[in-house]
Amino acid sequence: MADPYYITTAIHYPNGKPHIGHAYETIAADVMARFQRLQGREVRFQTGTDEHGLKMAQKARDLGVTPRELADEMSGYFRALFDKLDISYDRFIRTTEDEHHRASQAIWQAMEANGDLYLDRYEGWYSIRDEAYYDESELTDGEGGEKLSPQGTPVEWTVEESWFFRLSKYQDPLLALYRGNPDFIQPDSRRNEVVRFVEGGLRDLSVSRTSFDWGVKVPGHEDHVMYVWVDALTNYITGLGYPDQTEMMAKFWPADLHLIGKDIVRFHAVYWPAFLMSAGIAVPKKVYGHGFLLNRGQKESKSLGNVTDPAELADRFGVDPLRYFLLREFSFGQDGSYSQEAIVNRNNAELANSFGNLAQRVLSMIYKNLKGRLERVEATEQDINLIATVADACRTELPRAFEKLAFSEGIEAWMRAVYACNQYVDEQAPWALRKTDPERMKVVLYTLFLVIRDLAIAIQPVIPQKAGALLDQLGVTAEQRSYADLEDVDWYLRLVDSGFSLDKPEGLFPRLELPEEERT
Ligand code: ME8
Repeated sequence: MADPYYITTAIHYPNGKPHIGHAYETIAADVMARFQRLQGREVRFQTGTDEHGLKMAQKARDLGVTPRELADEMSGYFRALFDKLDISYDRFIRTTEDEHHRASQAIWQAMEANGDLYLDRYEGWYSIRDEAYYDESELTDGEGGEKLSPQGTPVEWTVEESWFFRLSKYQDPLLALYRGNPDFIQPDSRRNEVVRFVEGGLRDLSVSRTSFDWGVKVPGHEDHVMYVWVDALTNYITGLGYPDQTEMMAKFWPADLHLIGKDIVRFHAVYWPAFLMSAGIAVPKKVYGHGFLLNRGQKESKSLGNVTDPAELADRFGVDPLRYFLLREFSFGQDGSYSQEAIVNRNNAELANSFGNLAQRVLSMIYKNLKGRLERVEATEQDINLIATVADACRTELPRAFEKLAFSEGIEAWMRAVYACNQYVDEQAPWALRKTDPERMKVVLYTLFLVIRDLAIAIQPVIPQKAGALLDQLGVTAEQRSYADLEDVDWYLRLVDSGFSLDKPEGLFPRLELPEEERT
């Protein structure tokens, strides 16, 4: 049976419409999910919306609607965006679902039964925007002298009766977890930050609120709602059927990867494993904190007027060019800056002029000069060299990089193989061979047909629609598109024997133009 693989994104706050950061994270998780499926693994992929908490309650009040109405409306935009972006999620979870309340109360009771929850009074600096308390020492002064959290959000002195979680008890177990599993937090820079934070000493965590009621009720103490992060993190097991001992729990837990942004690593790498240890549940295998996406170097915000609707970007430039750009342009662990111009340039240079042009030129020549028919031929050393170069990129370099979430590195290796193909086309000049040596022309074109199939299979996770359409043109059936099929060197002979002939090829990778108003 295939090795199971469970991947999750953060669940997104639906206190507004989705922004480009939400699209970025979810596309990256989708690429990983598709990549693992193509490796033959049985994948479960969960995403969704995080609908409780003060931030939701306040936003709803500002808009004059109930939090439930706000969540219903906004969550719909997230789901519609992810469908548009071809996100192959298996479960879109909403934390307002009944079964999620049940799971959150169950994990609470398990932590309580373990003696890790107690009632006390809480006073401290609280950021509504981050839904988190901060230490005095972590705060900075804003321009007007107001206190700001490390994320730059305003904090207020808050006093309330609260349940506490004995986080301090988990300091050593957490440090042992990080020591024993050096890959638990990635990239390394984030791991070092977390280790330093935990080594600095952990204070017990306030985990309930009485000042508002938009949340999961604390079992037996209905005047308290759970701190939103307790219920939010629990979504990862709700989606597998917890607290029931389901087959899905047995198969997919612990999760292979929680893919999240760098700002919420502490919640996933400190609080979450501590809650799980307390409740007697296995901890996830890996937490990866990716970088932030900036708009021409700036954080998007309503006040700067630079908020981009990712659905509009997808409509304007196409889903696959957008997906390709986001994973190709910057190193996944680091921040990156994007602009519409950069999307257009990347698409035109690589997908249109290099890969698309290669495929279109070669398939057109086979169609026109050889009536679309394929034959067995004897490859020479230079042909075999090209086949080996492409095979190395597609079977080894790209998968090795993707496995460690180094997407841009993997795509770069793939692109180098595309360049090698274009160089081979230029050197062999099949259009000239047509008159001088038609037999050699066949060998050249069929060699290229072979390698284009490898390139299309390998890049499917990133540009699933376009790669799929190209594989359709090449006569590669849906059952022959996995990474294991890259090792199947006889496929071409079988295709020849089946009498396949190529239809008139359609260009799949158009050049894009920058809209008028974006040109400078
Ligand atoms: O943090 N670039 O929700 P959220 C890249 N509900 N990623 C970004 C980004 C940007 N500009 N802005 C945000 C929450 N993100 C919680 C999570 S999980 C149990 C609860 C990422 O809607 C952010 O880092 O603010 C997070 O991983 C995700 O988008 C959702 O952010």
